[in-house]
Amino acid sequence: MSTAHAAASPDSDAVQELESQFDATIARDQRIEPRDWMPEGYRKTLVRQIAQHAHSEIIGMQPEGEWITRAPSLRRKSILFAKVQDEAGHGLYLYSAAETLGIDRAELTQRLLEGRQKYSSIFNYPTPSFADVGVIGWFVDGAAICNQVPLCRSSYGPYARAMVRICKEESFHQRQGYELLLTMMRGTREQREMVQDAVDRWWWASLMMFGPPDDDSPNSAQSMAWKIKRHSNDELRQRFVDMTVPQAAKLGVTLPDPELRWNEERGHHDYGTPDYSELKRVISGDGPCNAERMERRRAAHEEGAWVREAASAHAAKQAARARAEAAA
Ligand code: BYC
Repeated sequence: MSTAHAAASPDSDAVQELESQFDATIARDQRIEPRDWMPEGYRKTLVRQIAQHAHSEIIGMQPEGEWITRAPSLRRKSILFAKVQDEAGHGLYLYSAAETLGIDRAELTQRLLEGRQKYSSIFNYPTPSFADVGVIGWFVDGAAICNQVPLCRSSYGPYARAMVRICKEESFHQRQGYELLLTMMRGTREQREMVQDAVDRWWWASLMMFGPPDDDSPNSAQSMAWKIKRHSNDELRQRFVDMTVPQAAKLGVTLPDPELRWNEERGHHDYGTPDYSELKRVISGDGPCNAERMERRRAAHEEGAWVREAASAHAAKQAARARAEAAA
């Protein structure tokens, strides 16, 4: 039954019955599928989160993509090329998941271009050195894994299934970043300094990928009740810190936080507070590269118009041919 149909008569017994079936499915930890009735708020929340995630994957191709032509060896170039191409694939899986909620990619892209939808704050920071490619793999893909592995158990089936494949690829991405940094750390003093400089610039921004702190996260409570999100922003941030500290020690870099230390009692690392006013500024469009990222995204969309037209014309021709063959 369609959402639109059910939402038309919210007080009816039928809708109450559908609502209790939905609640029971969530309570049993089973999946909601596109054919199932769902509350309008659940659908909207999913569209918001999945679209924001898809846009992030596509815009996330830019900071590292800038290094494809300047990678220091053929091996590094082909690894980076494959990685950036994977991000495009992730964007496509996610747009497809959003389409099962009755909204197509063209409309979502339009909303992004009009500033009505967001993408992750992290992609508004510059990549001035090749060490940034490694640190993005290590921190940004590492944070993505912490955030996204639990989304494989998200209550909405198509989103959860898309995340399974994405997470497998993210873990390759994280390893390639860490391996690049290990190589640089075995290099010259200048290379080691480049790595430390990139770590200093990306650490706090990576912590902010997880969103605002729990007491300032308006969507978390409802998203967790619906089991779209499985853990709070702060829980996942803590998981990322605990995972990354030993990796930093092995690499031989210092994480730029004087408050970072193991807390025996909590069984976790204590860490300093990110500057959440910076997160707010970056989300609202005032980060170091927001204008540049959106300008590039807009230009790519316009430059790709002929491809979309050609693909539609080809599909229409094939459909007409199939109809003619069926009628013959
Ligand atoms: N950046 O109530 P909250 C990748 C917004 S791609 C921008 O906590 P929620 C990769 C939030 O949308 C990584 N906006 O929200 C790609 C909300 O605004 P609205 C992308 C942010 O949804 C290429 C408001 O702040 N990952 O890994 O419960 C290369 C209040 O927040 C941010 C995903 O998208 C932010 N950092 O939780 C390499 C993962 N944080 O919409 C790697 C899926 C918060 O109400 N998404 N906002 O106006 C999620 O898990 C959740 O949406 C979030 C936020 C944890 C991000």
